[in-house]
Amino acid sequence: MPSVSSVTVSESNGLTFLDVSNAFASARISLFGGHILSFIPNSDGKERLWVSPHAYLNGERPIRGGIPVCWPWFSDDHGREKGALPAHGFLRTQVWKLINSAETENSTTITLSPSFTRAEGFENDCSVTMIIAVGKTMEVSLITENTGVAPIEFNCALHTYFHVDDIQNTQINGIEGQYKDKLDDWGLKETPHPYTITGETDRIHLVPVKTAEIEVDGTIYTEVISKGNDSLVVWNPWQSAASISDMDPFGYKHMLCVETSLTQGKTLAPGESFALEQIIVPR
Ligand code: TA6
Repeated sequence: MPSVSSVTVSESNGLTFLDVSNAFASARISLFGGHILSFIPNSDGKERLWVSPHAYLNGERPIRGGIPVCWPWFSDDHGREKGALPAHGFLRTQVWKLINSAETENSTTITLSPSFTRAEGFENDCSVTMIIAVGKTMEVSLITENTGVAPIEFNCALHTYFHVDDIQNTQINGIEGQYKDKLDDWGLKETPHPYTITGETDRIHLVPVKTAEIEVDGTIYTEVISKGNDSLVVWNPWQSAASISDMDPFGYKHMLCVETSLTQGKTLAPGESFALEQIIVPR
């Protein structure tokens, strides 16, 4: 159980939540999925993450919103038929363990690990650790270690749903180069400038953006810093949200996924570790 006063535990519908409250921010983490649900900096009291009002918070389905952990594959890129294995891998649908909690002068740090890292479609020996630092910023580090005797290849992503007041007054700054358009047979296209969202958007940007800014109504609202990524995914379902059962038809207006990701295949030698990091910086 947590060993620091800034972390409390609560249970609801069979799920366990860790609530962090310190001098800098508050946050909520579900042990189901190792899933960060909320990050509210004390500086402005504005929630930076979006969770669907229809999200399943009972362990039946991956939680729609917050920061889903995608591992050891992204989307349906598991080498089988679509639907044969769970989209975005099998970490976001299992209960994680609290490994450690600690406080520094600048943050509260939570360390979690999943219950298992081997499942159909990924029969390798790995350890996964996620370190979450809640302070003036939220730092999320997903660390994969190859504990086996053979090289492994994997992908992963921090599939963050950011809250925006109005998607139609939102733009993303800092993304350059080409992207693969999932909505157009993965065709290669150039990043638009200004980068606004005017319809269903589902893109894997191939330039590993290190700093992206979410600008709402002309004001930089949140900065997204990525480390270790080989790509950045941008998704908004727009009106196709109506066909997503755990999303309300107009939920798309208040969310924007900017996902720090490995989607091009990462190989780890035996004993090698790799960290994918996303830092959410309120502006
Ligand atoms: O990250 C974008 C994406 O791959 C979209 O294609 C969409 O499927 C989204 O993830 C949500 O996936 P989920 O399995 O959580 O419904």
